Amino acid sequence: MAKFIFKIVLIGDGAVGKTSIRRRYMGEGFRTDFLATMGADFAYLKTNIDGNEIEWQIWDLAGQPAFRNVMKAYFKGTMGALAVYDVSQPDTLENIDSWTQEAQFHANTFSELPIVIVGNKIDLREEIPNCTKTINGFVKAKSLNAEFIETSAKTGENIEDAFAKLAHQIMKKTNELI
Ligand code: G3D
Ligand code: MG
Repeated sequence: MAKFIFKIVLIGDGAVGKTSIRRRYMGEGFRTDFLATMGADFAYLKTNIDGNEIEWQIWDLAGQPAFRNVMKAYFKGTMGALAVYDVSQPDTLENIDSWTQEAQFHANTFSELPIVIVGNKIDLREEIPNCTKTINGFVKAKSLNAEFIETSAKTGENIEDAFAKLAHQIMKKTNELI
């Protein structure tokens, strides 16, 4: 069994569900530290994906960081990102471009950072008429050479798969570099 440590970041606009996704994935038995200087939560969790032991170190920004040096510290050494938008708020999908650019710019681990674009809150599709279509998320992901998945942190749908997709992408990238 191989062991990996994956430092990843959650990016995306406020209120899209980043913290909810992390909490849903981690369950109750996780540890977090709030790093006030960065306005970020640091959490870690050991999981098993395809027979590999993966220790996730997940960084979750509390708000919009005011200073670029804070962003730099936040992204330092990151190996991948979940770039989250809210399917019921189409603007948040548009902002995925600038979030992924920011992550690519600050993270210097890989030439191209593994990114999974996550369209969250799909449970709202029934009740909210102007939700973004799945195809729009696919097109955005394709244009950024990222993977794509839709989730609900509320029902738990596809939450595990979102992290598994990112793990696979990071492992693939790591193998290419060895
Ligand atoms: P953020 O960390 O990206 O800022 P949060 O977002 O995880 O704090 O979530 C913001 C709000 O969206 C929360 O509502 C949360 O419960 C809700 N939310 C997160 N994910 C989902 C989802 O998949 N479906 C639905 N319906 N709501 C979701 P409150 O009311 O607590 O502010
Ligand atoms: Mg949050």
